Amino acid sequence: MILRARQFEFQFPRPALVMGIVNVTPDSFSDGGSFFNADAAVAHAVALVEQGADILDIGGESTRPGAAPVSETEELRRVIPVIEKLAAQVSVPLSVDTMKPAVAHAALAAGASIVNDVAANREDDSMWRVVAEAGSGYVAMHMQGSPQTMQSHPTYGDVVREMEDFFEGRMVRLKATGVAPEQVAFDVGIGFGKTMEHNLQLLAALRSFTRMGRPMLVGVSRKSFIGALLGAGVAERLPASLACACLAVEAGVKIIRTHDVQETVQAIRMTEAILQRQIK
Ligand code: 8Y4
Repeated sequence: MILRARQFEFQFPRPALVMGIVNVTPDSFSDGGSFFNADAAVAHAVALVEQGADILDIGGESTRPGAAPVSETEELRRVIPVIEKLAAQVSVPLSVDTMKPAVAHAALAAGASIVNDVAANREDDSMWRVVAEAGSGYVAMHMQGSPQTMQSHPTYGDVVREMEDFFEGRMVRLKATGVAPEQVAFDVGIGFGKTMEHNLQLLAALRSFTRMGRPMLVGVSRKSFIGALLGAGVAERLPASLACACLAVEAGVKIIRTHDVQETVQAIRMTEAILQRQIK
């Protein structure tokens, strides 16, 4: 299994990849806006690479439940300078976390290699045309509804079955738009239109999504379902985030998206060292 993202190629099996989160938003829940400044965001991103990040995910629009949308102009103003500066300073692939095709296009022109699309449940193919043209990587994340509406009343028949149908349907649409399967990773979208119970059921079923034959990405870092289970505030969610990351890797997940790169690298390296010694 291979994941292609422009000049980058990840051939699996290989150690799981750690994607470090770089928020360029003033209302970021965990960064308190301190990385809104482009130079500060770049410094934070460089530190994440030094901690062992394999990919950096740069986002200028908060996708927290209920967060206000950001204009295209504002999102471009936030992320493009950071991507330009990082492309000149680090050798890891840069991912742009955006729902807007124009932002994805500009980010790819500025040096990004992956489009992280939390709105892959879209009808229009314009985002996929951007991905096809650039030959970039593409993360197709599942979300029920939109960031504004997703947590109002998430409802599923069988959340695991719906996820499989979603991934299959996206791959059909992506191929029809000229995106090669090798460019695509799937993501169940923990917290995006899901109750705590849905999130736990999806994490329990991760192994089944490896049947799609594409790498899977999971993002659990500091998310509110952890707070809901444990009564832990955002600053107290690292141990549970690491537990989820390790179990995800054991289930075959290839990319872990996290705020806490050094800790996640240590936890999953240990997990993989043990898994390698299991008699298969
Ligand atoms: C507390 C902590 C409350 C975190 C909410 C949040 C994912 C993602 C995000 C993910 C992919 C977030 C951009 C949401 N999560 N992209 N992005 N997968 N591919 N919320 O799971 O961290 S941001």
